[in-house]
Amino acid sequence: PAPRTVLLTGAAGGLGTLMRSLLPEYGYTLRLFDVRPVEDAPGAITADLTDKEALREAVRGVDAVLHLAGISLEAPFEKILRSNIEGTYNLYEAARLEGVPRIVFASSNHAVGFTPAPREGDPPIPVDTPRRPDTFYGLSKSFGEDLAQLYWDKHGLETVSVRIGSCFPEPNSVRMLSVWMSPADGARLFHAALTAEEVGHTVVYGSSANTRLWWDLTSARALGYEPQDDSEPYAEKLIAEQGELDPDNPAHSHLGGHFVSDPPIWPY
Ligand code: NAI
Ligand code: 15L
Repeated sequence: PAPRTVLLTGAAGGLGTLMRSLLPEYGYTLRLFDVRPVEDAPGAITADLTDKEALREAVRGVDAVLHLAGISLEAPFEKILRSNIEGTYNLYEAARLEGVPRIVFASSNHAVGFTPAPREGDPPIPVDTPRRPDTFYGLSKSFGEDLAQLYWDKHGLETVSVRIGSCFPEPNSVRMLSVWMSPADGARLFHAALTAEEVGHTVVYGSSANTRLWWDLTSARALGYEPQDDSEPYAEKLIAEQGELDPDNPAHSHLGGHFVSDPPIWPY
């Protein structure tokens, strides 16, 4: 049966806020979880991913988890270890103990960020390209994907790992023209990942059907995802403002963009 009640971790964040408004249209009842209070949501659970008891309670009775919580930029290893590595492990353990059948995991393009961006005429990057994290942050997403594989192989807990590109209302850089996922396509993809049958552990890239797309959406489409958006209408303005990507600049020439050379740092 299709999942109805979904635990949304990271509900106070940027993507969590977008999904709180978009996913109910697909018929979900969302239970919200974040270490920060969630605005206008009195029933939200305010707890840290390090709190195993809170996680056990939070996942009890849900049909699936959409796991967005975590540090979403680069940070000292110890912080990444706590929130993203141990935190994701704690969530998987809680889900296993409570019999939750599926997790949709917000992985990131930064798990493969050091992969050279394809040049014109090159094939798109496949999902089975070797992982090449560009930061400790990307390394934690690589860990999450392996954790998901382990929990599928050993415990039959299913995951779709979504290597999200950039999910914001509009693309704001030339690189984003290649990796942008519109919020509406994000909701379509998460819905497909929550409802597709027999996913085992499936890895997909998360983006719209961009004209300048860098990677292969075949595994995402196989879930039933049909992207409707394309960043191309933003191209002319962004290129006029910022110039074309320079293939000799390392911050332009890898999937992870400036994360390879000058990553944005998590502020707290
Ligand atoms: P965000 O930083 O706006 O939201 C993350 C949320 O997780 C925050 O509300 C924060 O309070 C919460 N959080 C952090 N550590 C926590 C902990 N220890 N316990 C409980 N909650 C904790 O990030 P955003 O953009 O909403 O991203 C959501 C997820 O998607 C993240 O896992 C991020 O790595 C991933 N992602 C997002 C992309 C995007 O374009 N927005 C691209 C690739 C991946
Ligand atoms: C990510 O993984 C970050 O969480 C998000 O804030 C963006 O920076 C995105 O990648 C990106 O690559 O643009």
